[in-house]
Amino acid sequence: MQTRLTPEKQVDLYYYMQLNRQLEERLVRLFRQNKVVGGVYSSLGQEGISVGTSYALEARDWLAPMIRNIGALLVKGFKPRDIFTQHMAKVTSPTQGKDGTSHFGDLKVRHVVSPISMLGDLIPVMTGVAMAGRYLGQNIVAMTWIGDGGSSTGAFHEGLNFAATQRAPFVLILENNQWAYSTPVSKQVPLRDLADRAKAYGIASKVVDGNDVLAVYETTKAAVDECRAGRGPILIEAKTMRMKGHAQHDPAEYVPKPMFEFWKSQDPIARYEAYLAENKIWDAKRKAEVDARIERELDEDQRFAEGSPLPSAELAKEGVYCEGCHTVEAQWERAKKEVMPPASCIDAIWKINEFGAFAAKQEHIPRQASTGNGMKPAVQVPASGSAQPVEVDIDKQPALRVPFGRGPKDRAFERERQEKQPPPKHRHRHKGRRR
Ligand SMILES: Cc1ncc(C[n+]2csc(CCOP(=O)(O)OP(=O)(O)O)c2C)c(N)n1
Ligand SMILES: [Mg+2]
Repeated sequence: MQTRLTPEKQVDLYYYMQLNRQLEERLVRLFRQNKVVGGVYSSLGQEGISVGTSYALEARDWLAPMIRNIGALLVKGFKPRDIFTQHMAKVTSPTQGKDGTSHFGDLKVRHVVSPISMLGDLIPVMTGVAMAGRYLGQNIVAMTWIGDGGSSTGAFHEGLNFAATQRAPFVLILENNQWAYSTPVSKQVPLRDLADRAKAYGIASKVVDGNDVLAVYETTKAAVDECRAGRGPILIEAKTMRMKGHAQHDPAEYVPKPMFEFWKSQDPIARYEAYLAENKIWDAKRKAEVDARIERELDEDQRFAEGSPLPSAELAKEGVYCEGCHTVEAQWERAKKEVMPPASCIDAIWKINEFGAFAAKQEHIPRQASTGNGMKPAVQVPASGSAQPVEVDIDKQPALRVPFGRGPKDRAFERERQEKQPPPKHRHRHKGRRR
């Protein structure tokens, strides 16, 4: 993979991925010691996505992380102690122990919006941030992440359509880790590439190997540059695998073992270590230095977090309602009168090509001829893509029936399946002999 990153920055990517992984391993141990308040949502195997995507942003840009994006928080400048104290609900945490996991942000310095939901609602919020930046005359890009499951929610579709119609400088990273809790992607959406969801909104999309941190970085950097030039939004699907259960309470017994084995061989950190060695970006001495730095920083911050007190009872009533503590002042880069009516609608600082010319744009979007996974779409499109779509009578299509679990409903499923099977061959042979 060709990269524009200096060798130093390439080592930086390793530092953040490994810091992310080691920090989470420590969180798991703290969870087992009952020192974590709430859950631990592992991003094992997905570190390359959090780190590679956020590394493509500049300090002025904005992001909103999800549960599996601790790596992005670290790249944006939060320290391991923030993550430790937050998970342990300590008074020294960014929310003073009032909230958990990655539910915290920093609007003033790091430009991080605290997550409000894991299932799509951050998309319209970050579209709004991107639009606000444009109104204020800032040349910023906004970013958030969504899971494969989250991409099937109404909020995802409403949000992405809104971003598309507004041509918002917004990059959406779809982390396809194959599972939404216990539901595999194949049982929730008849698409091979979830990036194809972008076609419905007339925006560009890319698919990237989420376990190749350099590919993730380069793809995201190109998307960020496009958005900054006024050609957003862009959807990037990063293909990866959730290597643990949904959270610590979930042993993920529903995941086939060979699937874990395959993806283990694709581990993003092991692959990147090999790349750095093969390309002589580092040697054993440099790696040992970086690993030692990570351990030192984590030791110090874990000690700090474990030694911090829980919040006092009195604190519960403070900071619940804003009493001037959250004043967010707009950073006007233009004279106010330019951007307020009546002048605001006359001279926009950003000219966006084809804004509002949606009809012309749609003609260039190729139709999807097949869903790729053997399931028929409700509307079949001829392979040439030129003729009119052929309507299919949905009522005549066999209903998709999936087993529920180990209970009585599942036994009914097995019975139905056996009833539907053609009679076994030996019966025909028997019939023949009788004749
Ligand atoms: C309305 C609602 N239902 C359920 C949940 C619990 N929940 C949070 S994330 C999640 C699964 C999301 O799967 P996916 O989008 O694929 O993300 P992943 O966990 O794989 O990163 C569920 C069920 C929730 N937070 N809100
Ligand atoms: Mg998922």
